[in-house]
Amino acid sequence: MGRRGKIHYFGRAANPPPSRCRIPHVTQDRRDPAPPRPATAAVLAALSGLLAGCAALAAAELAAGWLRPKAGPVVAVGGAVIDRTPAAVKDWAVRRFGTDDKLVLQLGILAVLALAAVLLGLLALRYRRTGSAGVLVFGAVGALAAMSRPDASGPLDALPSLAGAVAGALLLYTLTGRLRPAVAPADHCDDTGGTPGWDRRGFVLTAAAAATASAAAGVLGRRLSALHGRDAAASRAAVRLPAPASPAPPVPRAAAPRVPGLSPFLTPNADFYRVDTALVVPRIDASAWRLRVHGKGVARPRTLTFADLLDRPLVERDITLTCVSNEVGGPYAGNARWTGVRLADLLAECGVRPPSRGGPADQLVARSVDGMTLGTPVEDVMDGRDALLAVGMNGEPLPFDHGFPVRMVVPGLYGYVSACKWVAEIELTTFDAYDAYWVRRGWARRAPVKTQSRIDTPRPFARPSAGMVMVAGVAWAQHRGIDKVEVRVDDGPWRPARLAAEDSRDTWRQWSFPWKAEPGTHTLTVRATDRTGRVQTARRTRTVPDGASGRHSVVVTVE
Ligand SMILES: Nc1nc2c(c(=O)[nH]1)N[C@H]1C(S)=C(S)[C@@H](COP(=O)(O)O)O[C@H]1N2
Ligand SMILES: [Mo]
Repeated sequence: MGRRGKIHYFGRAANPPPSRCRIPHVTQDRRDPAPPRPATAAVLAALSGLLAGCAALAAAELAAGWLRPKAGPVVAVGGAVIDRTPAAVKDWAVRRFGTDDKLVLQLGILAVLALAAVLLGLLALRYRRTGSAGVLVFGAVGALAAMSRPDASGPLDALPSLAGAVAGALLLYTLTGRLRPAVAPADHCDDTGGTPGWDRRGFVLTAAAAATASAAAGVLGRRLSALHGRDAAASRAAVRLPAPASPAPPVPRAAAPRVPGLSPFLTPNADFYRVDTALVVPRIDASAWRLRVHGKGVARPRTLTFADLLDRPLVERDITLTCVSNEVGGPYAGNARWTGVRLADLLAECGVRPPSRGGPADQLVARSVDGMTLGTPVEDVMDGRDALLAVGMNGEPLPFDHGFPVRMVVPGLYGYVSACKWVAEIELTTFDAYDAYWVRRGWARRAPVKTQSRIDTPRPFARPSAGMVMVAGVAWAQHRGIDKVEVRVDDGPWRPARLAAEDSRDTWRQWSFPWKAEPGTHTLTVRATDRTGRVQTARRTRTVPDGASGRHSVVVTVE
């Protein structure tokens, strides 16, 4: 679009007289008499860059909202960054930011983009084409990231980033054009009456229009994105879980003593920790969901629907899930009542035999709809424990965050080697032949849960009054069971805590310890002993590669 068109667009002036000059005609009156001072020009150029960046993101958001929310540039680049993050950095991010790590990542990407936008704006002030073309480079990066996601749906995924980049580049080109002298001295053309001034009014109007349009596009894009999950939400609302053929007995009252500050025995879904790489939580329509079971030694491969699963006898089990990224004393442990299908039965029907009975596959690789892969020992899944394809969590269909419609849960193994959410495929293979997602990033191939215990109350640096203080917490060694918990005050002797009743050996066990607290600063330390007789080690290790070890301590000051 030439400058003439724009003049018309803003209703400024009648068509100027035709000019034989290449350079678009600009009438004297709509130009500021003087060019902006260099500092002002730089600020306006930086602003142009930022506006172009916003326009690019908004246009991309709009296109993504319409086509595919996950193909948006920030989500795509974020996903690519997550996949390329080494274990140590991921570990640091989880430690530093907890489950806000995804938010921090996206804010980081936006900060980098904002900086780049400012620089491109400044570049475009001098080199208008080059600066504007720079926006296209960022679009290309977004497009490549979107297309290279494991769950990319095809070349269409590049569209949001490309559309955004074109919008941003055009806007930057236009805005910086308004900042320049009407006629550059070198190609001065006599009959245009060109001046060295700048188009202040045009700049302001264009900038305001662009900002408004960007905001509108951004909001509309978000709205459209939300619509994509509608079918999934409806399908989840329609799920009626059949009564389990093998219900879990009620949690024994004595398994859940009432101690203020102690974690509830069953973790409510809303409070259950969430750890995954999904920047956009997959929302799957259960009626469209399929699970494919195939691979090495699968004599009868099968594809199951959600209805097929619900037709099978369901079992209900209490199982504590823990994350390998959990620091000693950390929050990434939760206990839920899961409903599901026994995975071992299904595998047996497909003709799978565990290695101990001559089966050729020792690794079960579960693949999720978003391309995550988790590798589980076939032996563990088929050794009689309640390894589940879970469809229910605490009496309701799985929440989207926790894997709707179907996820795996295997007692005794960390989540990253067992608990695939949004599972779509189960492939039997060997550990020699295939490394799953986290293994490729430095985590161990096999990762049974380490025996651990945690003090929930008192909180670190609490200031209880002298006298009776109830110390309490949880201890876990899923599938082995907890036999003893002991507490030590400062360097005193280990003294046994009161163990609450055991629900099942696949769940954590609560404990409490009435402490006659004396004034001063004290360190409380806890250790558990599992049913194999192993005492929780004092040796501190990091979470990488197979889970943190060491003992949890809390320092309190008794007043
Ligand atoms: N698809 C998918 N499944 C996944 C993950 C993931 O990133 N993607 N993370 C795993 C990890 S590391 C853990 S600890 C558990 C956490 O399950 P939750 O979020 O329901 O607590 O899910 C596992 N399943
Ligand atoms: Mo995890």
